[in-house]
Amino acid sequence: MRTQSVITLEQFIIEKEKSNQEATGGFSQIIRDLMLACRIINREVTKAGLVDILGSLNSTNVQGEEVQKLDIYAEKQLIDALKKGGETCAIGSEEQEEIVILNPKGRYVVLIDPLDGSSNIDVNGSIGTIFSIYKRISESGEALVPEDYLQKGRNQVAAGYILYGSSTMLIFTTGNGVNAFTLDPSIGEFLLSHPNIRYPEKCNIYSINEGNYRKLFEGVKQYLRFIKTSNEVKKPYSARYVGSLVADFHRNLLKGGIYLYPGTTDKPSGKLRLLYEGNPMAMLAEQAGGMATNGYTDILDIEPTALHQRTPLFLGNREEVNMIHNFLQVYDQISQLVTNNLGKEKP
Ligand code: AHM
Ligand code: MG
Repeated sequence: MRTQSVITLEQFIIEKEKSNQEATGGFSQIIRDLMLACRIINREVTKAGLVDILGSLNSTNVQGEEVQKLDIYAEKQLIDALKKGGETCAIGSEEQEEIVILNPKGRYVVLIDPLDGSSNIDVNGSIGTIFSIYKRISESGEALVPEDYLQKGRNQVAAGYILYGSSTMLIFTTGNGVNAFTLDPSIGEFLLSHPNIRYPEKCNIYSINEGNYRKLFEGVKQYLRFIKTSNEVKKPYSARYVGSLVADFHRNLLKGGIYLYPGTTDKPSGKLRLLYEGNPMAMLAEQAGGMATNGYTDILDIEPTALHQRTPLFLGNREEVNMIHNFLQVYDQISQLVTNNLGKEKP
């Protein structure tokens, strides 16, 4: 029998609180609230095939996408738990058009994607809950202002996700490295399983919906051509994409890889949302030694203008993200030169 000591999430939170003299316990309460909700969501996700909770509600969310029952169930659990916890003044969710006020005295704003990758629900694929936490800018008790939830990603005090996969895992950062906890269902506790995660040095995987190829901008096309055909790439990359950001990001974080959801000619801002998909994943990536950009600007430095704003997203190993960055710049310059020269052509 192994006697190796284990660290539970609760012990980890208490230790962190002790080492932070300014900690009031408010932030820890939010993590506890999220975990309570996610345990309940996890229970429903794992038994989803057994009861009539699968399938779409035949309604659409504010982005015009089909909403599945489990998304709504997950959001309700998160809102209820954060409201009871009392530390969250407002929550922004993928499923709600407007920010929802929970407790005017709360000091934090939480932004969530309650169930990301929801097209995987019906096929028993991995899905996840993504969260991003900010301190509000306005004073506790005052009316919430847009600046409270439209803060740039750099201001996040914590970010993370819960992955409902073959095991259930919580991965989060408070700006001091990335730690992962795995739920031990026999005792109902999250146990520290991956302390201080760092991206492997080499990028081995690329994850993109390549079916969009003809709609991609030239820089991204050239990057893809390069990694697949250039002799400079000694070991071929593996293509891995399940269409669930949490699952694709998680694999790339542990194995070394890059996730791409670029803008396309018909949707230049891409598909993913800055505040509850791009920012939290960007903070995790940076804390694990990687990075995230929209192709031009670091995701964490983008000033948000709307709750459901979309962004192109390139996310993963730092060197690889920089390489894409360079491809985009070079091909932008080339197309600019071509346009300028065409204008100067003699009739
Ligand atoms: P969702 O939040 O509605 O589930 O959409 C986000 C998901 C990501 O998890 C995933 O990476 C992407 O959308 C997949 O999109 P596509 O099917 O266009 O490849
Ligand atoms: Mg979603």
